[in-house]
Amino acid sequence: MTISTLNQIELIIENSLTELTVIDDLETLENWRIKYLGRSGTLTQLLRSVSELPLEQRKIVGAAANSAKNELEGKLLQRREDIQSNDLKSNNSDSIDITLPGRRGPIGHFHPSTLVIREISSIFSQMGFQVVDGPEVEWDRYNFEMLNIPKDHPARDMFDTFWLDINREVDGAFTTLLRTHTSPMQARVMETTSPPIRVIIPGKCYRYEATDATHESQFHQIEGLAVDKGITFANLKHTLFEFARQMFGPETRVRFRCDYFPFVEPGVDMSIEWNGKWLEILGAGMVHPNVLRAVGYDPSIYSGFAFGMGPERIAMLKYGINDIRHFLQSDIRFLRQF
Ligand code: FA5
Repeated sequence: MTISTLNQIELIIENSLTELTVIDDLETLENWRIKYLGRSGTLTQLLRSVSELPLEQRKIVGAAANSAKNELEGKLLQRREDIQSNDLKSNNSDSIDITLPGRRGPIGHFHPSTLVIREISSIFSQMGFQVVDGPEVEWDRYNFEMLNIPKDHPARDMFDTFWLDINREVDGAFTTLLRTHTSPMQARVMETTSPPIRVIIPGKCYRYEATDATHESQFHQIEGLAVDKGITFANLKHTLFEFARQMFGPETRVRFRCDYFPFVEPGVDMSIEWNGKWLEILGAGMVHPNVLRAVGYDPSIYSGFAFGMGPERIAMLKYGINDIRHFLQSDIRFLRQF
């Protein structure tokens, strides 16, 4: 019995492998699988009958039948892969034409804030300004004090601040905050560099304020700073005129009005004419002598100008976006448009 069953197994292996070598399509291969390895397949039937054998024979025949099964399954997989890869290679195959160009997967693109920040940075870079980065978690000292806004100065109310509950003073006073503007970088850059300075600083800012169509609690600013001997208000005006023309078109009209920021004197805001309306896009002015003194510069030798603008507000003008809250809502229908 054992010998004849072992012979039977040999025969099944021999016949099935001979048949397998000439199979070159998946349908015939499936029929082959059913014939030998399917539920009523020859080898499966034989494996089932092993349980009826006496124990000694069962061991020998069982091992041989299992190894045959593994061998046939291995060959089946191999053959399937061969047929599939031949199908791919064959130009006659009607399933896949590998000469067709591939389908493009969806690729990411830039956020509108990033697009505008890059455009603004590139304009100022061409004018010789260097792009600098700065911390979003800032000391009171840089965000306010070195900018001529001491403790209890009423101008602190201009900036609704997110204070951080770390590094508090002995009397409990806060010292650390999320920067409310990029202006602290004016002090940081001047403190660590000597004039001439021409930098712009793009970055995130935070204000603890109610949001509406033009106010977010997280937004970007781009700060600009130029310090040297003999810098005048005319340099400020020319630089910002030139920026507006490059950003919004050569015919763009620009308007300066007096404004107050404690760290500049005189201070202005600049508006551009857009669709028949004047729209304010930035605050600016000549660096206040107290700010120059705070970083160790002599205001009788050096002067400078500074400006700060909001790229989201500029993006709203350029792209016709009616609500600043779209920027951070991560709505793919909005983001896909840029
Ligand atoms: C400032 O933050 C000054 N640091 C700007 C400055 C720099 C003046 C250097 C002088 C010299 P202001 O608060 O106006 O100023 O903000 C400047 C710009 O940031 C605004 O024109 C606006 O475009 C943007 N901005 C301010 N608050 C928000 C907000 N809540 N949401 C979105 N954008 C804002």
